[in-house]
Amino acid sequence: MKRIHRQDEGTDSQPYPFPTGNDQSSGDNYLFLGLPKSGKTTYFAVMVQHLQDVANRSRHLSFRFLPYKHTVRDSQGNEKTVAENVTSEFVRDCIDRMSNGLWPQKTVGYEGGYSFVLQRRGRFLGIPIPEMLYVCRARFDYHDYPGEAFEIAFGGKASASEDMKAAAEDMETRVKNAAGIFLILDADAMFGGQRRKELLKQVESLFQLIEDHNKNTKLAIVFDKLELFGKEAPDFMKKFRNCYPNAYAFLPKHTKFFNVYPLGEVLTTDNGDVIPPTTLRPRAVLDPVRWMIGF
Ligand SMILES: Nc1nc2c(ncn2[C@@H]2O[C@H](COP(=O)(O)OP(=O)(O)O)[C@@H](O)[C@H]2O)c(=O)[nH]1
Ligand SMILES: [Mg+2]
Repeated sequence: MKRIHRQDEGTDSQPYPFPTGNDQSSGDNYLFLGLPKSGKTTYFAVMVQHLQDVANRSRHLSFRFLPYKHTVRDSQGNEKTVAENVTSEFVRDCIDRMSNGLWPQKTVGYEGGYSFVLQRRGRFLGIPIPEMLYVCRARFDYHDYPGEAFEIAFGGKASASEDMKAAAEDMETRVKNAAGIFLILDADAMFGGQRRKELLKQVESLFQLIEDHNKNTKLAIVFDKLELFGKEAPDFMKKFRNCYPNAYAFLPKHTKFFNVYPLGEVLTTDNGDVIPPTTLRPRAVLDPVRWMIGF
């Protein structure tokens, strides 16, 4: 990655004022959500790296990771604000691991979340108009919720620790308030795996929550791990309608299905382990974001 975080520099290509990581106030909020082990960390890291590169090359788009700002006390008891670039570090770590044939690290506890902002300058007859007049600002949040939080929020699990209940509640609040949701699904597990029943229950109750509280949200259903299906990917929208008719019936009206290839291919080692390739060749990873905010 060329540029990671240049919050204080103002240049032609990145001319807009940006909010900080904890600033909830401006722009629409978009949420990346995925069932446990769906490949969402892999997709998120690859997609973000790609998106940043596209934005850095464009005069009409700007991309910033949002630093996480919080207050700490020094040894004299004085308060000061520190900004941590957790998102850029997280993405870099994931990409570095994959370049070395390792998968991103598994989520162990509830993480505070990762975020970035994408801004698009409006155009009229192909000419960019001044940013003061029209700028689309979108904030994207990714929370690596542990599996248990999903079971509480969408699987009907009742007994849980306070931490997990808080994570589940956080997830529900975000689903209710998002302008758009990216739901990452593991195509292999959804249609072939042993966890089908459990996944069905979680997906159904997630869509029900959306229908009850946020039915005008845009929903991008993103199927990943597509290289497992060979050259011709099946029509997952049809498969989904056939295998999960009740969940399908709950889909919000602004829904679109996407197939993405975050790695392009995977390698199988001599002892049968599947690992990321040394050179990542992502395909179609930006399609869901392009549809969601239009650029
Ligand atoms: N074939 C294939 N497997 C993947 C891909 N991405 C992730 N995986 C597998 O799925 C596991 C979980 O991936 P991860 O991104 O950590 O999923 P998360 O738990 O949803 O964040 C990895 O350890 C890999 O075994 C992919 O693009 N293709
Ligand atoms: Mg993860």
